Amino acid sequence: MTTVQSHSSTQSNAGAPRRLPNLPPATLTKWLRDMHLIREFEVRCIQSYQEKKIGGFCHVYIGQEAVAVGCTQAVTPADPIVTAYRDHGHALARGMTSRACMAEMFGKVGGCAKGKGGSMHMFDRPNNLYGGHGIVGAQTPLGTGLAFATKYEDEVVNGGKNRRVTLCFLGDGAVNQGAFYETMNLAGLFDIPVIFIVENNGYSMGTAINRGTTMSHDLTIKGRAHGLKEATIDGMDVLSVYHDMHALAEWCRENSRPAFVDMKCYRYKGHSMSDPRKYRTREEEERHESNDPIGKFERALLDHGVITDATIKEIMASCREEVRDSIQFSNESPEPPLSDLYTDVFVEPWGRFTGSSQPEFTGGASNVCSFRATDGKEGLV
Ligand SMILES: Cc1ncc(C[n+]2csc(CCOP(=O)(O)OP(=O)(O)O)c2C)c(N)n1
Ligand SMILES: [Mg+2]
Repeated sequence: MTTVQSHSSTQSNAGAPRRLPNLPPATLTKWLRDMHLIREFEVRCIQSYQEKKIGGFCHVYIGQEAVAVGCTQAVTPADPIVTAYRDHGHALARGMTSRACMAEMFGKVGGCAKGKGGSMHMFDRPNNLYGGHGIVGAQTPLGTGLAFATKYEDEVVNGGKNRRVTLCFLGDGAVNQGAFYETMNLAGLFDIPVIFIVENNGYSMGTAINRGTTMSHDLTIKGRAHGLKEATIDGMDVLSVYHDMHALAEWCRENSRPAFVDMKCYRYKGHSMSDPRKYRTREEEERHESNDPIGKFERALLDHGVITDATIKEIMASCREEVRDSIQFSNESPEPPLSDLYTDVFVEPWGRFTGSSQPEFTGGASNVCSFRATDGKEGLV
């Protein structure tokens, strides 16, 4: 399998202007705004968590913005996306509103999952984002299932014209989950157009990758073992991410084949809000922070005259305002009512249960109580 090379102009020629993709300036400026929006959103999430407005777990995406923005821009909005729990960045990059995302963080009804999912379960059906999953690696069979569904639907219904590709994001820690290997095997065997994007930020909670993962110097070897096309991409550079992911996605689309990406990146903050980061040094953090994806992209756009310093100021001010508004919206949005506790739990596409062998955990046939399904139909609980 050939490795898709990193964008050559990103690797060398220090000091020379970076080559930009042949896209309208407004598009590139929007990418910059998307990255700023994610960072501002995450900074305000940290603050809101400290103010106890956000509860439970909270994993911020600061430092990895180029991955979500570059990858989502490299495919079409119809291509499905599924990810793990560090998911706010993917949701915003995919087009979820700041209000829906922040209200979900706050556990309020204005959230994308009516406040019942929280930080780890951003879900946005209209934008083809299928979560937000808290079990490490659990999204990998789901991503492959989504890709299989698009392939099946396309080949059976659309005569093979749609050719969607699914992006399945996972962390470097998830690479060691058994389900992932079964999934890669099946994807390779069935020619499933799914791209596993390993957001390799070097740590699985507090465990450095080389302490918990074999062949950590080159994770693509694991994809190669299952016949997946492989790529190693600089995830701290949105131009590289876009360039390489676009080429890879088009290849997967064209050939209906899976791929594996070792997306090298770094998370600036701890694993979650309760992580004091004692397992790494401040020097290491500063080294990565000096390679900041937002600053680097700003410099490239300034060098090419796409933006000015004034544009950056405007972008930052508008992101601050958008996130401030989302917090106000979330403060004012009501909590889900107790009467909604059992709604949206099970979907009953076949209507009310009429059989005789109702599973015991639902209370047994003699103890049937009904709940309101999302479509307003009666169901069982
Ligand atoms: C099956 C399973 N085992 C353990 C956990 C606890 N856990 C939550 S996050 C995490 C580390 C995952 O790290 P990585 O995949 O590298 O993602 P990152 O946090 O770096 O984005 C672990 C072990 C879990 N959620 N699910
Ligand atoms: Mg990790």
